[in-house]
Amino acid sequence: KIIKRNLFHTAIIVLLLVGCKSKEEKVVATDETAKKPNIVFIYMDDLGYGDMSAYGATEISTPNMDALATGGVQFTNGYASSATCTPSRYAILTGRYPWRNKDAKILPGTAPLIIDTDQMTVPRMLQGEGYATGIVGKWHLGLGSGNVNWNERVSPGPNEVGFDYSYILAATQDRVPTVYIADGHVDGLDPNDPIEVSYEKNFEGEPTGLDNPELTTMKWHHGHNNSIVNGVPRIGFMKGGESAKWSDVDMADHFLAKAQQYVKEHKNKPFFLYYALQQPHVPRTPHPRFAGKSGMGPRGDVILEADWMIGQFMKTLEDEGILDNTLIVFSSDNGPVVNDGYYDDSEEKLGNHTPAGILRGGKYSLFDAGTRVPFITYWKGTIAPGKSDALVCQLDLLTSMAALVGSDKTGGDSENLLDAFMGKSKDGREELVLEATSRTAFRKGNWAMIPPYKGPAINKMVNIELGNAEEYQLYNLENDPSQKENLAKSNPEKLQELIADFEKIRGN
Ligand code: NG6
Ligand code: CA
Repeated sequence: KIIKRNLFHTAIIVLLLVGCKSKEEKVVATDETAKKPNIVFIYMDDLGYGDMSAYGATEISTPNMDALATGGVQFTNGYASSATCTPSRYAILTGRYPWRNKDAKILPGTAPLIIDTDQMTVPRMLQGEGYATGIVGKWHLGLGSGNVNWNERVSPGPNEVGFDYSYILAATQDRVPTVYIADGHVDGLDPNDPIEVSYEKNFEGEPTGLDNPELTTMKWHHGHNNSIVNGVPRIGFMKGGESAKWSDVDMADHFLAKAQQYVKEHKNKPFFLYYALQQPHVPRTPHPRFAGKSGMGPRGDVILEADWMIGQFMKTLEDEGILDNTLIVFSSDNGPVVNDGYYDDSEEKLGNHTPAGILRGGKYSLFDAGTRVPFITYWKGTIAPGKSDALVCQLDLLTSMAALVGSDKTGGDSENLLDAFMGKSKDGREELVLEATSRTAFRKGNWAMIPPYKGPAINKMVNIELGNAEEYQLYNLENDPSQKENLAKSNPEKLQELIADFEKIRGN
């Protein structure tokens, strides 16, 4: 960090000193300034703490993700802000706790944008420092301001919150509209076949998973019985837009190509790329060259697929000669789920694989597996490889990246943990509020506290313990990472301390 920052400062000073003296000197100064590092966030969808070999998986091999882990800082206490997608994605971009925004919950494909267009975001901060900023992949933060007309430019969206390039899927792979959106325009749309989308009711005469199971190639288990696209029944109803519909099995290759193209086009100036892969979220639709390869069903296959994509992406950075000037942050938006609504053999073929590793719970859960995820920072030649148990959260990236590039911008809840991210310090944050479907829990040091919540202990559909209980729960993660022994009764002082700190932040 020091070296890089000194470089920028030197560059700035050189620039100031030479002023407008001579053209030649100015060019030199600009070259130095251009050495600001590229920043890439590689963000997985529902990848669990135990889903990578580097994090202990023995039944699946993820060599390309592992290369990041073993060549960078591998965090063992790295957290998403939430156990579901939209809130985590809100936090990673804004540096704000998602529970501060009542709209930051799993959104339908028609939801309006939940980030204010004047809100500070990672891409906006970097734009201010002269970066080109792009997003390729899953968005899921809402689009438009209500009643989106998909046949016109869809706005506001990523381009209005700091990205100058966007190529996205609106919500999730299992939600309509099942089309790509490029800088606000549905890609490949035929104006004579306009798109209509509704989350309320079906369009007359359109088949659904509920009424036309004979038209589906993937069966729904719960939810997911509305419009059928490519044989997969989805959430929500859609009509028209035939030529614009994506091909599920080609999605990973498609996003990879866009990400690679972005790198090639922007390699000569500093850029930020948010590469948000769709795997291993449902529906799991591996390309035929990965289908059956994991022996673990489609969930394992799409993890292998994503791993391969990441390998190809890294190769592009290397081939373009910018790998050693690019900081990569790798993580996942929430913990793992096996059956998330389709009969896709993921449960049947899981074998001995444990997507959450030794952690308790999973996606949707206040237990640790909901939010503790693979988290890696990698910068060839600059970050020394190593493991870190520092408590870090995706929330902290805004302020930390600002510190890296010399910006004074901060996100409200985002801490400057640049030294931890650069592997220079093992100090992370002291405390962290975690969220899962509108409930919150607290981590402080090695302690985790879950307040009492009504509601089922287990979501039987997905077979995940949610963390709901009538009494307070307190766990010491140092000795008990699997959260087996509730110490709330035996250590009331610790419990009170955590409750007090938690309520101070929550404003209760
Ligand atoms: C749930 C969906 C689930 C998944 C999730 C969002 C049902 C029954 N379940 O509502 O399949 O789409 O939303 O996942 O519809 S997330 O990773 O984007 O948060
Ligand atoms: Ca997710």
